Amino acid sequence: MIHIRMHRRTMAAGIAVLALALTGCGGSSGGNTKADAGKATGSSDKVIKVGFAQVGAESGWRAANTKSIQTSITAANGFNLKFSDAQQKQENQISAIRSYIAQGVDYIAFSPVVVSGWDQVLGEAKAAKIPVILTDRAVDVKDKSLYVTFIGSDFVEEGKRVGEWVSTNLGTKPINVVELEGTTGSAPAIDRKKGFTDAIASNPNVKVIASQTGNFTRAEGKTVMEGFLQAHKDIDLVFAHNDDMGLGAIEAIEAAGKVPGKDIKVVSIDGVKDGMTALADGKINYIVECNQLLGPDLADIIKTLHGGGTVQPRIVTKDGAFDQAQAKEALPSRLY
Ligand code: GYE
Repeated sequence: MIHIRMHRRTMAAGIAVLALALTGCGGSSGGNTKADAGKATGSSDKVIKVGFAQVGAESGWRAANTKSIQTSITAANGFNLKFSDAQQKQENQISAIRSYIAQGVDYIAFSPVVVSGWDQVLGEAKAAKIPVILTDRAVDVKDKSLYVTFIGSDFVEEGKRVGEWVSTNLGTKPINVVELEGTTGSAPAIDRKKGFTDAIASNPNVKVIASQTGNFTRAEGKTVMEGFLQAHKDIDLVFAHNDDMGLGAIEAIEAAGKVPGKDIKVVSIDGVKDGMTALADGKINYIVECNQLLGPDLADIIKTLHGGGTVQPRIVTKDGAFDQAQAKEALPSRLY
């Protein structure tokens, strides 16, 4: 939490400087007081209409993220939030974005289900002069001016930190790893796999023997793990791209009569309540956190843009990491 708040303040301070610099530039062209500059941008004191197209409700991470957005982009803070849940389907997100354009919102924010296929609809938002803010997940578009900024974690780094921990702490002898991947084509699945793969590359003891998507859900994590357990008798470790799939894998491991965290070790990414509890209970061995509380930063970004300021094109949020002892210590004071 301290990390997040500190980061928020640092970022807000940077934005304020930029906003002031912009206000200063306007001085020679007439609107030369701060109040005038505010008026010149149009609607800094009106309700700001925001359309948010969420991925879905696939995980504990997503639930905490949704809550953070909905408690930050509020009427009390000067916003009118339109929120939609795409049930992990890109076509639903595209429809939601088109409906926000049709409704004439001031800003569109969204967490893209997958990285590709956004050029067209984001081009439509640009033509309608509606700024787009990416939260949490990245897109792969040729024209980077299709969005103003992308705020979220560095997923390659998260995967790398897990891989380094595994290599150092468990890779002193040969181990067989199975990997539960996130949603195919999504930024966190692509990047976490890359980071992990790169980190273990130099250690020949760590071998990934099977890898399959569990779509970031607990149910699919369990089903895929059941298949892995049937096909491979020699699994030492599960690397789950998120806590929920790791928790599903734990159910499958227990159902197969083995002890998670001991017979088969489990490492994952997110740091949601259930994941941290399983870590403190010894069923998970290591978790790299992924910051879920993006709502306050999103509110700051929109307010800054609305006041005529600018923001950095990429804002990286800070993530912690926990072993079992650290999880026990951190759990009582965690908010999510
Ligand atoms: O790790 C997972 C969720 O995009 C970072 O999406 C997010 C991921 C998160 O479903 O639990």
